[in-house]
Amino acid sequence: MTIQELEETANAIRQDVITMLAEAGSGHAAGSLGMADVLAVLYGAILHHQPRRPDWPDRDRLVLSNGHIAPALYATLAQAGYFPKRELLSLRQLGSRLQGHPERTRLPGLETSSGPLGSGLSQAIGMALAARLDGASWRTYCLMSDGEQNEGNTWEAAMLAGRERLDHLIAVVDRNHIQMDGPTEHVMPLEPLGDKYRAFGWHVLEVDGHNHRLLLDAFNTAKTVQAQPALIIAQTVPGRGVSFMERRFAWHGKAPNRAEADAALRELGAFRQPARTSRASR
Ligand SMILES: Cc1ncc(C[n+]2csc(CCOP(=O)(O)OP(=O)(O)O)c2C)c(N)n1
Ligand SMILES: [Mg+2]
Repeated sequence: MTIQELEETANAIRQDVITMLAEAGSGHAAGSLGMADVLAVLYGAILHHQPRRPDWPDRDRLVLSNGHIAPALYATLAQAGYFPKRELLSLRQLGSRLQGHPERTRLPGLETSSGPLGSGLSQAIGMALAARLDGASWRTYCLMSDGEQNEGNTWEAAMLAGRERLDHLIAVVDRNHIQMDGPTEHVMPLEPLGDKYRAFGWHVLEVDGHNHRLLLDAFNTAKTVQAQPALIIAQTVPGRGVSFMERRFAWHGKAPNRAEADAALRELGAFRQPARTSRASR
């Protein structure tokens, strides 16, 4: 995919997220919108995967540790062709394959069930170790939120990945600076986050989580890291693309009502990445 196609996909993911949440009447808006670019880049240009063959043994695995942003993952999987887009409207319905948090056995394309925060990195390490034992070349990607960095289990896992020198493990932190009850630095200061992972043996990269070119570069660099797990700290804006949601922790776990959804979709219809000034600048 070209950068323009990736940006268009990310914007379509955002529009789908708004429509899904409004239809369900519940869900997590801020993190879902904030991670649309990372997900678009991963599924559009980085992961080795076959949407028509979700159980392909050599596929890269993606663990969504911050399971509450499931709407963004579902929209991404639908955009990639894992299942029909119309199914997105079944989010959070009784019996739906699209539960409020991902349920692995229901939906092709999901590698883990998630929702309880702080467990995904351990699961991803298990997968990366299994790949190593099998002599396989696929990679494991693990998306985490910054709120999850408050969980002790995350750091046990970080320590193990460093010791095991898991260079086929690439983790991403959605560094959006909010969690449920407020700014991360008020609830539990995380900085210097990158240095903490470095001290645990990780190769750490930091990137603007909305700049597709820089995200591509960061993932491609992470793939070249030898004998260390890689962490990409993606600086993102929660609620990205919807002015009245951006940077407001109140939108962490809230869905737009119909009027708010209409306003959000109008904004997203006109939304353009600031980095994209002209075609020639690409
Ligand atoms: C173990 C656990 N404790 C609490 C929760 C409830 N919870 C869900 S999301 C969330 C906020 C975490 O912050 P973050 O993931 O950074 O939120 P975001 O930036 O995505 O809005 C909390 C406390 C949970 N899902 N799992
Ligand atoms: Mg957060």
